[in-house]
Amino acid sequence: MSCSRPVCVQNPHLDALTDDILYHFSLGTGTHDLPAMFGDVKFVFVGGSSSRMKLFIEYIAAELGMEDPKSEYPNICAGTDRYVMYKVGPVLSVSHGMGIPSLAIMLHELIKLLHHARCTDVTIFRIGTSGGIGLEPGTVVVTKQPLDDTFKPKFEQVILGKTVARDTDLDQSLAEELLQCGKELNQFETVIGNTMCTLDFYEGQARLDGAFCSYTEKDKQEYLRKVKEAGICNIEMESTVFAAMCKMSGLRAAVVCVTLLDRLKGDQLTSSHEVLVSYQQRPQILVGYYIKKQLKAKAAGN
Ligand code: R2B
Ligand code: URA
Repeated sequence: MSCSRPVCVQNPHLDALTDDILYHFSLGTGTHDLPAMFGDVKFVFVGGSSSRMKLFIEYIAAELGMEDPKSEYPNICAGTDRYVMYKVGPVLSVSHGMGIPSLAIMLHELIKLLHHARCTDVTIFRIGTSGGIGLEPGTVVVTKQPLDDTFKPKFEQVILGKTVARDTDLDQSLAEELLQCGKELNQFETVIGNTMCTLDFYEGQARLDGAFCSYTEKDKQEYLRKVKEAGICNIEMESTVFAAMCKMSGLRAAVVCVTLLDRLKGDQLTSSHEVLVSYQQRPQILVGYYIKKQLKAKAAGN
């Protein structure tokens, strides 16, 4: 039998705290029984939008046959409007807002929450949206390696005025399993490739339609050509810090993002609202299929 994997924090100062207040969740060790509330969590899903993460828990509850007959899924973080959190059985769904800082704050508190709750063998997924590079819009990209905007497989954090570089490796076997799920589902194109993570949606992603732009169309196309040559399939804004922090805490992690447009063809999101909503459901459908497969295999004793 394999031994169980804990969720690790690496901070000796935490031992000195009598209560740990998870401020942006409006939860804490002194006020909440975290092992009772979260001890059975095995799958965590994080995504930018609060409404999408609510829809996700409703979707997953229906898929797993765990629906609340009254369709009531209370927001566990109702005491704050920073993030939302929903739970159904072993599945937790949490929003993280846009960009690295917002996701990093949420993940510090989420990792501590899972640690305090004594969770083991947790797998975590970021499900989100992105801009594709030479892919048909609506393609789902499972990330092989998150890269920063200079194509390095690193997340750089300034700590006490010094830049510290952290690895951005994700679990390769999980990525392959998700790709296989995409093939089995056969509902939409699913590919595996590198993902570039930027600090901005406009100038940071070589768009020509921000409030400011100091480069030409030619400069943009040259940069995007290099992006493609680096094996980058899509661009988003959280994958490097997500991978780095999950790796440090021993969480098995994957990033699954749908492409909303092909950045080699344009910058603006011109598809209809309905089309964009249907694209955003695709990562949910893929990970939903994955969980069902996992739980079935577990029930069969595999
Ligand atoms: C994808 O979409 C958001 C920007 O529109 C950002 O959070 C991301 O990574
Ligand atoms: N999210 C991004 O970060 N970039 C895009 O182009 C689309 C969604």
